Amino acid sequence: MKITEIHVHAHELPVQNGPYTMSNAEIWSLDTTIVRMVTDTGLVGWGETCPVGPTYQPHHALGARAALEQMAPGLIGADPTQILLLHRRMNGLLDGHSYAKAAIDIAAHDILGKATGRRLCDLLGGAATERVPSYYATGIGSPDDIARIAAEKLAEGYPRLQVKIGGRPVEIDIAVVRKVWEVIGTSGMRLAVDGNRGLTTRDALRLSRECPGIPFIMEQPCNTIEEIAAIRGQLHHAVYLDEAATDLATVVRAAGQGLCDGFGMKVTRIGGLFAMAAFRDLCEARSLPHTCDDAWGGDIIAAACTHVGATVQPRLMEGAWLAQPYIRGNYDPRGGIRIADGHIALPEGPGLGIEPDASLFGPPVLSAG
Ligand code: 0XW
Ligand code: MG
Repeated sequence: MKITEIHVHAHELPVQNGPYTMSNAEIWSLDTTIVRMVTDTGLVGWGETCPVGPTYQPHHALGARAALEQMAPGLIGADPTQILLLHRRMNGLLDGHSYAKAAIDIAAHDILGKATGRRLCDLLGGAATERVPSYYATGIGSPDDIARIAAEKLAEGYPRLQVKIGGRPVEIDIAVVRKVWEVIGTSGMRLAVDGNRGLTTRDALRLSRECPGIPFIMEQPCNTIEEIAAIRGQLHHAVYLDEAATDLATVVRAAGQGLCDGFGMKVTRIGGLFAMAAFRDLCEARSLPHTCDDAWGGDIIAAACTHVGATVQPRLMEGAWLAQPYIRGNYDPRGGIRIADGHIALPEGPGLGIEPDASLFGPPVLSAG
């Protein structure tokens, strides 16, 4: 099989009830990049990459499209079902930019699934569950507001909550965590507290010291691995890396040197489903829990996260976060990915298992082939 055409679309995803807030960003609308890959067999695959604004991590929408423009002509003629070789070909065309390569990787997996009649989760090793646990992520808010959201999400059936903190006096963050725990403490709902790189080591230490009896995990409290490593021994809480886990080499270092207790992992950051499966296996080898999610994205990203999430050993699965609660509508009006009772049903069809309505995306912003 050969890739004959690659089309790249830019698509706007407004944030419902926005903005979405993190310690370093306030986001009203997302600029997502969609890849439509056509083959000589007539099979078409869909990919997507959607940085959550330009300050969450170095990824940004225009960067994704520039990288795709650089690579696309050189990918015409490649076999999309030989995904390892496809990655080597992309690496021969452009260094780095894994989050852009991820869109090609996802489209190639979609084609491989459609060509073999298999769901992606089956190609990625097999589904451990048909109902993938999700988690809800709040924005930055007051103790009362975040506690109210916690109660709502607990009632909706989410098994896990991620509370955003940082970018303000740590006393408020401590008050938020305590108030949330008053609501969910006896419920079994798990809690993650995500600083999105925004805390100093001083404030991360204070948060942990002042909440010793609340068993949250601290997700990417500080900017660098070095800052986190410096305070790790003094924390009362497990620490996960998210933004700092930029690639497989870093994951190997962090896991090998015991620099963290788990990861918040993004399919596009690590470079797509091929690398995500390797990441999953490294984590399983060291019993490290992790999420299977992405920074943002519509049904294509949601399906990719759900399929790989289904393959994770259940005791290590921290959940697949989806942007769906913040997005109006679905790319696939019939089989779109949805969260119900805090869980995501695996799509049934081959490949990603969704059929995006191509008319939503308008004319391509660039094409090759
Ligand atoms: C909660 N998320 C998965 C969505 C936002 O993009 C941030 C991210 C995170 O955990 O950092
Ligand atoms: Mg995070």
